[in-house]
Amino acid sequence: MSYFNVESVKYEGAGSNNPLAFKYYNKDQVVAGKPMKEHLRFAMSYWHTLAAEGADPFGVGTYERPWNKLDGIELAKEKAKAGFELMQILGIDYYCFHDVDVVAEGANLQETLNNLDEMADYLENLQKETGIKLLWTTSNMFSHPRFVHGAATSCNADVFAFCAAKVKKMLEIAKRLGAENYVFWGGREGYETLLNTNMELELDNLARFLKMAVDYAQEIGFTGQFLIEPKPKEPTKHQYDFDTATVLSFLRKYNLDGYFKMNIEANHATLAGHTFQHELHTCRINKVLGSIDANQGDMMLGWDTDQFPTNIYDSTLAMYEVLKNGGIAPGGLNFDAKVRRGSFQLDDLIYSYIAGMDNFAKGLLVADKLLQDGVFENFIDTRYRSFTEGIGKDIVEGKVGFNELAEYALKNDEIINESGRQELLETILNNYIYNA
Ligand code: XUL
Ligand code: CO
Repeated sequence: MSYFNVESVKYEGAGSNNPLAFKYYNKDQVVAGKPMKEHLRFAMSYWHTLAAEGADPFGVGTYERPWNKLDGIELAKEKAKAGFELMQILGIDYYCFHDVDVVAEGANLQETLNNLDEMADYLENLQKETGIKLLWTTSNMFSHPRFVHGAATSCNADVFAFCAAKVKKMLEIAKRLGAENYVFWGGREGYETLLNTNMELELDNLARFLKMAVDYAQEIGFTGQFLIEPKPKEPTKHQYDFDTATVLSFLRKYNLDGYFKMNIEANHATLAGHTFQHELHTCRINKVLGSIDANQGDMMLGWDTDQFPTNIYDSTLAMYEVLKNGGIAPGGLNFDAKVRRGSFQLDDLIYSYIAGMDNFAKGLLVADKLLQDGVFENFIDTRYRSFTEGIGKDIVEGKVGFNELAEYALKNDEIINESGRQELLETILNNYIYNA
């Protein structure tokens, strides 16, 4: 059965008015030495696209999803079929899922694991038939009430063990389905109040859990990249994986750096009070940029709205960081984004993916042009030139200490600064966006 009455979405160019066509995403067009699709590595998120119903704290779901009238394994299989059909229509090569997105939990842990195995067979076949690949998979350790106090950071050791069983199974499935990455988003890994929390033990346990995952991956020969997805709050008030800097210091403390990179989500960056680019840039200069959850928040709202990304500034500066990083592979751009509750029709899924894909394709084109012309590079090089000669060079090369610097400063206390030219740079960026 076909769910979407659309054959395929094709590239028609910027002049097209066809809402079911790409205006910028031309997957085989070569940009900076490789086809757009290899730069962008778009992925569909299973949870928002196939499993979500559009409920909010004030009302039930609104999404029209014909497969939802089914149940159990039948529902699981129809959902998968609908997802693969949508990816084929859009020309999306990758997908991502949590264990519970593909099939609901069974009556007990054993039944849950068996259901997952059955669905892994099914997904394996769909992957073979379509050539679509698994960008990453993960385990949901936040929705069920058993995770009320956390997963690997729960006060209850039985919960820790339960989580180990789930991640063990999902690593086996990751290996089997050729997942290129495995993500840990610390859903309820955080706390509400220190009045009842042993933060030190919780963090030690989180590190123990991650080390066990690394060990088990090695044991079974899963070679995908491990990713941690920072988020500052929601669901808990204090999430342990607040932002990239926090995660890096955690990994370094427990000697886990070297095993994990970051999966940066735009809306998580802004919740942490950072820009999306700040988080990507922090990853890049620390060599831990692993993958991207492409979405955007609403600056009027203080929560994770997971909207489809349509902001051209964000996508341009994100792709600028990706290009400077030498690419995002084996990561990709996963649309961790959901349609608004009012956009409940099935075809809204197609329009929203087109919006996100075109926005990032245009961002890639602008970023490539900016880099070719060295717009910011040249400005920044000039701005910091005092560190390439004289006393600045001596500082960088470690040739001077406070004695030498004080001596220098005493002879040179007429300091001349230059403008940072922020507004000029912003208007240059605008012009590249208008014209690229
Ligand atoms: C939650 C979130 C998750 C992770 C995977 O905010 O982003 O969907 O991407 O667990
Ligand atoms: Co995410």
